[in-house]
Amino acid sequence: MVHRSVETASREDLREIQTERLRETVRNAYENVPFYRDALDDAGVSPADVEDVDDVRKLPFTTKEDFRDEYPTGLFAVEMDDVVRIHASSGTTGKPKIVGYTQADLDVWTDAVARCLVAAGIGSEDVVQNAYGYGLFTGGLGLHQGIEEIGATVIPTGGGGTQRQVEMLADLQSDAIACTPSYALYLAETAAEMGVDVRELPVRAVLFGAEPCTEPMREEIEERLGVTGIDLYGLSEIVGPGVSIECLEQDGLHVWEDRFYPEVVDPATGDPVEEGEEGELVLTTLSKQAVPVLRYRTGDLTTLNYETCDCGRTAVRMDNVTGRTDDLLIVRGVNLYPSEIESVVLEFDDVAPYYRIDLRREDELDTLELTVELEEGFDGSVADVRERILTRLSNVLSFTPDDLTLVEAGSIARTEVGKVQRVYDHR
Ligand code: DLL
Repeated sequence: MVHRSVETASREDLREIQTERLRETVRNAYENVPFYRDALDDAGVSPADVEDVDDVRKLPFTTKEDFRDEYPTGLFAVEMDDVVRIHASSGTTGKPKIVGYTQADLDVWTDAVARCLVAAGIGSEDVVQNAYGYGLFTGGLGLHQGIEEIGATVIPTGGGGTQRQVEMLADLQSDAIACTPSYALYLAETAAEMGVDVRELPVRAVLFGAEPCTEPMREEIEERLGVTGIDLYGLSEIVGPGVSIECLEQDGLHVWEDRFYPEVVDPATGDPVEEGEEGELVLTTLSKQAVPVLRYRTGDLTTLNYETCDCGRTAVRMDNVTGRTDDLLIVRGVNLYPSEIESVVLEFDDVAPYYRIDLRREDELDTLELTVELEEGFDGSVADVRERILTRLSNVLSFTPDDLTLVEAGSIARTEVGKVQRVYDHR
């Protein structure tokens, strides 16, 4: 089932919609945002040069630094009078990125989330517990408005208060829960401590997002909660959650291309990569009024697949995002992503899905210490598990951490609110 017919539109029809909306977006940006007017003038491109959606490639990129430099409202194309809501993404350093929405923008976003929910098999008869944080973070309110839009029941628990979340899940017989992947695991763990087995509750789906989740991590979630794990993607600069989601085929995330135009580029050169090749996701909003965004460098690594999905949707699918351009670790000449380490470590039945990576600099050399938690009740040989993990890391990634410590179940700090941190850079 689809929420909107455009989800199964022919590629030609879709292109027409994209072309018309791109032209309007560029015009809006040029006429109303001095930053874009300067950037387009510098690139020698005028709105009239955008005749076709492929002309998006003529446009300059927008970066997260541009959002920071234009703090707070330099990228707004409308007066505050027309803005009905503000969200912000904090990040770890510098000023937050502020995004405003007109009522029409909120409607577009709500519709995008509604499409996501339907793609995830959620309908008006379902109860959805929304455990994403409410507030400036887009997760809580973003999911909330979409859940109401499809006529389902939303339980706005927000982040944290995990024991109460477990009680609600059981007492209100929720059909689905929306939360980060790390929180889904924490919820299952807390439930177990309370004597509740989430697998025996009616909850059938977790809409996880806001953080990377490798396949082995998804399997852990599906197994520990007895659910289907559906990956939901989005970012504040574009709209929040709802840019793309997996359908029940779980084979890539459908991007709502009539609203958000995706490209994948080589992160080093900015040139488009071949279809199916991995690169950095670049997004252009096609309907936003308050903060139109041209070719935003998301930093997220993915691929695009234009084949029609078995679910019938023609909307392009992006691969699950498990790495960002800026989380590449370079340790003594070896390049690796934290997700690659996660995938290897979680292959082992004896370890729990909790780990941390500590980077230090000793005598001018970078060192990486990996700490991994053992499964609850583990009573085997720690030395043996350690040796097997080291061998596997070396075989798969040609990498050996300077230190690998296996710790007891429950030793690694859990994240109850916000996004999980697994890499600690002390350099
Ligand atoms: O995390 C929006 C969101 C809320 C998405 C709830 C899904 C669910 P930001 O805080 O601006 O917005 O962070 C955006 O988080 O560029 C990715 O690096 C990462 N991210 C978001 N969703 C996923 C995902 C929200 N499904 C940044 N898989 C993005 C991997 C994700 N990374």
